Amino acid sequence: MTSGPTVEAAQGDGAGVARGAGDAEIPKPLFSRPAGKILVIWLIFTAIGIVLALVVPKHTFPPMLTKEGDTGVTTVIFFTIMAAPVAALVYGIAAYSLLAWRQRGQRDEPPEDGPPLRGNAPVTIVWLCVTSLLCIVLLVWGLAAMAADNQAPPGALRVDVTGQQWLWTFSYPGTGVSSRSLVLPLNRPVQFDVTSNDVTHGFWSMSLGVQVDANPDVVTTIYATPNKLGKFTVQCSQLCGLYHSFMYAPGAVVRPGAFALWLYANGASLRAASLDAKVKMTRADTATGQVTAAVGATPAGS
Ligand SMILES: [Cu+2]
Repeated sequence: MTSGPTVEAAQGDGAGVARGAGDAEIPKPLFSRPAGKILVIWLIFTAIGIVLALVVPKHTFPPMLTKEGDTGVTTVIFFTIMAAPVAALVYGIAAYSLLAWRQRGQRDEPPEDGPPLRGNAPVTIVWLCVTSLLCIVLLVWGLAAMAADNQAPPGALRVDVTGQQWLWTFSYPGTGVSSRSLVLPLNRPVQFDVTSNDVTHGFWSMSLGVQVDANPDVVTTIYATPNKLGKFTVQCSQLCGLYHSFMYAPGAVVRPGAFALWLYANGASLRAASLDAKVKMTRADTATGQVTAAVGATPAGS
């Protein structure tokens, strides 16, 4: 019973404002039909977002050395492109509102508000459908990429990764090699078995496209397949104590022959080094020592 008069009173006030809009005291909206201008701003902002999505990752990310790293960059670019029109609409309306509907000049009274929005079914339906579709596409993309990255590849090289305050140790089972550097052969899948000796660390290499927690008493497995030669860095991604920021290790993707030489130079037998690198290496091949020098790798404890 009480709501009827209140609504009428509110509508009466609204009508009063509308009639008063022609009065000299109340400013008219600068643009009576802003949709076209917002559309133009939206298109420009969308184009800027897409250009940024295509340019920024290439100039800010380190070179990706694995299939998984490539997938990560593609995912960032794709997600940003999909998000660009939505962000552009929000920022476009905000920018237009700030410029077109700002208060001009000195005034004692604040300007009257525009007529209230009571709902717009077509806009609501389009907004819900478009955003739902975008979310579904991104979800499917993300799940597919994650599933592909988490599949155990056949013939993977196993590397045991151990974090501790505040360094990394990389062991190559079956070879007796344990190193402070992570050296990987080109074009061979790698299975990282990651754990920690003390607190929670994070095994993270952006160039390898891997990041997983290193938890004490738990072995977490992650895979990567190096597909380019190059150097990279392994860092700790969990704030793990006083010298967390110094907890990084050098790494390199090298040719299989160079990998075999590196294993041998770091203590593996000729047979184990050849087997693990899947190459045929003779004792004469081991005389060069060039791999250790090129990588700058040192065995653990040296
Ligand atoms: Cu750490």
